[in-house]
Amino acid sequence: MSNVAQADIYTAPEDFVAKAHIDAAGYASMYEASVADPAAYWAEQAQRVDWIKPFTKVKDASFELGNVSIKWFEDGTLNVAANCVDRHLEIRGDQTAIIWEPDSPDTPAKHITYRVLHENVCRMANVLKAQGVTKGDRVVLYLPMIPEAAYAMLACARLGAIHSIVFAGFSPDALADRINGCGAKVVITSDEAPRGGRKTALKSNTDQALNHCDDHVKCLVVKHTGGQTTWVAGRDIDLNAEMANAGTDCPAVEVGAEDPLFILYTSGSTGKPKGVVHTSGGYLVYAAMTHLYTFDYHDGDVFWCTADVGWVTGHSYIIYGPLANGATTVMFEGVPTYPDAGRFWEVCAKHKVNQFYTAPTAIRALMGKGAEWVEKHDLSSLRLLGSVGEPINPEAWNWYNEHVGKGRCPIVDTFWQTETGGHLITPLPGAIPQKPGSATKPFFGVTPVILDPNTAEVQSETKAEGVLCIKDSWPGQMRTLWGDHERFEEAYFTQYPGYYFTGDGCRRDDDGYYWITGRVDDVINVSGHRMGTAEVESALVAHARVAEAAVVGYPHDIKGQGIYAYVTLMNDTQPSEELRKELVKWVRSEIGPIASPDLIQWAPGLPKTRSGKIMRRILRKIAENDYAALGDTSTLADPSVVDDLIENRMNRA
Ligand code: 6R9
Repeated sequence: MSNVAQADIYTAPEDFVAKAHIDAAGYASMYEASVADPAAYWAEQAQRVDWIKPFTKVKDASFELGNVSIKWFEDGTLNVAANCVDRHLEIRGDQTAIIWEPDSPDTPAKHITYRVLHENVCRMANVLKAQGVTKGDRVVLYLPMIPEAAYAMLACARLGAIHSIVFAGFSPDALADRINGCGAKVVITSDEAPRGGRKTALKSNTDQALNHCDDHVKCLVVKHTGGQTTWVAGRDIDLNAEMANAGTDCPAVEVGAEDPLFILYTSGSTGKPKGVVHTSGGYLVYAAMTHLYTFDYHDGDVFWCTADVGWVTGHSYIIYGPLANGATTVMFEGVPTYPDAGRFWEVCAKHKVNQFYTAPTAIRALMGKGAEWVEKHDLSSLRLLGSVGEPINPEAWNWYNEHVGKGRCPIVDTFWQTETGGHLITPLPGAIPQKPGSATKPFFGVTPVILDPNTAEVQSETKAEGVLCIKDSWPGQMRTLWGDHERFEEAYFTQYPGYYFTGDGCRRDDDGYYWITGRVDDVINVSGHRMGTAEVESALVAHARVAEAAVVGYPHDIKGQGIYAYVTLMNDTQPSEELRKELVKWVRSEIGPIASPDLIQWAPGLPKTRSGKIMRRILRKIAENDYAALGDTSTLADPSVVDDLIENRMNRA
């Protein structure tokens, strides 16, 4: 049976629908119930989690400016690690919890059962405990995609400690900012991180970062590649040796539903990255539930989310959601194109993956290498495909559907954010027919509204376009920004008072389907990674030769958006190719490789209003190579700078 296509509407094959958790009628009635009486609905859904002390209050949330407060299940207590590990031991102790697939296909994969997972989580928790880590303490993880990353997350959860993962592609400076930002007691890292056959020296990066941190911060080091590291006595601890000596039992600490589970830094439109805080009860309920329904996960399935645990997708859909559901989850250390462009499909075939979840940027990159890389592998185990991180263009959707899904796997295009904890808008595969490029309909309990960007008026017609906000809270929602509740209110609740503002533009079609059109703020999406243009700008101006910089996104075939930087040099500095390279290197070292500018244009002047505000609209247009329609430039202090920028534009595609 294959997906049934009708004027670009795809319905899941009959046999898929017959087996699915939710069908069309089920979605309609459950969605209605979830928004009609959220407290009753979520009280019932929360039973999928084991509580130590049951909650009596379900929901207490206000989006009112000056008074924003979000609480779910607040008087209940639980332990997240016990929910993800211990409670499965009795019936599925010998089932594989995690399949670890290493960077190199020549290194054997590991199958970690729930029993072994329990043992290792306890060992690591005992090591952390011996370092004085207790409930509420912060632990930073800066690790490759190795089982120890999962052990460390769950060990923190077991102790009620708060983890904050820093993606291994971030620089020492970025790492130091995050360690200091959350006041971490311990950093967990490894000697090196292999990816695509290359190695990143994580321990040496951590050494550099720790030079800028409190002397009391301890460093636990996983020996992974065996690469050479320097050792600071009294600060550095051999994690493998300590774990080998640690006990395999460690009591799970009872925490409140609203105690923080993790902090994850993400880019915003202004200033430094923001420490998004997720708490324990609501987040876990939401991650588990979305994993089950969006991916139509069934007992015994093998689920693979290709994200890194350094991003929210890895938190919710490699670790917490799948493990709460007793799933088998694949954790992949490598990249899609190593050793060749068939790696994803080879791994799908090798581990008989049933649900496969990746980003459009990866699909586009692999599409460019040709379908023959897919055809080589037996993909008959696949039942469902997923997409996340950015809008998926119909060409990529169609290629994914035809070559990977062979026309028989529903595709779930899941729209959500670091802030939302789990999917907000997504097809439920047995219930909601898909349209390529549309995230379709809201998940249970999610109330999207489209507002006019200028008047902030709610667009009540079905067909509408504007900015996407959410009217009411859902359990997976972030609760605050670490140490800065004011900034939390400012960033998400001020522009459109009374609503949670996603930062995304959106349109709704005649069928009530949602189409995300991309960020409307100064956040760009590079290969599915969020980057604040302000962050790249402040890195550039920190260079001694740079006087001023303005950064915008421009369309990029593979990455979705590329980073385009306009740089004004100091008076005494001559532009050169060498300096261009140096600036790229500089940004990489200030933030990390993911922030590397793709194009740098020397700008003798930037288009500014008379009050000195940079007119980004104009810079975006020039970067898009769409300079014919620049609109009104008469308000510029010096309109002539625009001609120079157009003449020397870098993107002539
Ligand atoms: C999960 C994640 C969030 C931003 C978000 C939006 C974009 C994510 C999308 C999508 C269109 C989708 N985004 N999923 N846009 N369709 N299915 O990616 O979190 O890193 O915080 O990024 O990504 O712009 O606002 P995060």
